[in-house]
Amino acid sequence: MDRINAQDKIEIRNLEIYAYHGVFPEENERGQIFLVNAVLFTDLRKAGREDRLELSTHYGEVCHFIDRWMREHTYKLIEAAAENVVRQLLLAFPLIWEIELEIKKPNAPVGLPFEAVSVKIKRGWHRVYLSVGSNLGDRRAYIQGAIDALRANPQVRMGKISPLLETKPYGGVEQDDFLNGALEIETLLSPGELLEELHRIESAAGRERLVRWGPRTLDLDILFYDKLVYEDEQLIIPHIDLENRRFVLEPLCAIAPNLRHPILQKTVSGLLKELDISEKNGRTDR
Ligand code: PH2
Ligand code: MG
Ligand code: MG
Repeated sequence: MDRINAQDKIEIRNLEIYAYHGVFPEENERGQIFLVNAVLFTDLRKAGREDRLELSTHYGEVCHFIDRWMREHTYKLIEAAAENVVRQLLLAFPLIWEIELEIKKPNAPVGLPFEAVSVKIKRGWHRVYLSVGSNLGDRRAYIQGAIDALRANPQVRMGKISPLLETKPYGGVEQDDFLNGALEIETLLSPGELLEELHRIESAAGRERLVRWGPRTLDLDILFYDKLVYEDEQLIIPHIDLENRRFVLEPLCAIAPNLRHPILQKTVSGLLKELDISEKNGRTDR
């Protein structure tokens, strides 16, 4: 999904801060000047139309927030300073959906003449759809536990939650019926970090990986991550084969019928209709 007024931004240029970040002890002791550039991506339309500060983000507050965080923490790397400042800003100012942040060190101890060294990063909130399933023990409680665990993570904002559906096991392993659902979240976590977090939540629910596709107390899978198309050894996004899985499409259709699959270029409700048709034509394995 594209954002409206996606290019709107508030810019802060060369905010000057005296702080103590650095690899060398004398940098941590004596301190030096840092210059911060911040680009805050946020829809300015409503604030502009109504001329009301509450509808926007107060750049003065953002400047003081950056200044305080930079002075009250000490990192070896400006990479770490940037990563932490951006995360804290995104958590503290909810109207901002993406930030580009540059931290410059004009007096870094290099021993050669230069204007400044700097790092620049862009971070933001990502919209993600998850599928959740259980077919062992108190299935509803395990799924509720997963929702609570995600809610407890500050780097996750819970969105829509589908009704839970009773589903037959898919994939040929003889086992009990599943309870399945779909969740919408916004997160600051990267795909790999989110996968780790999901594995932690599964383990806390007593998940054991015994049989591939076998019975489980809790299964949490990433279905979509923005419009990202990605694969590595651990992770394939969008989730592989979701177009053939009623237990994924049906709950997902309840919360995001118009969401478009970035490779197949079809909506979730369209994929579900196609699955209905192929099942009517006798493909009972699905
Ligand atoms: N998960 C699987 C394999 N088969 N079948 C149903 N009905 N629900 C599931 O969540 C499920 C499955 C592998 O993750
Ligand atoms: Mg799964
Ligand atoms: Mg899984």
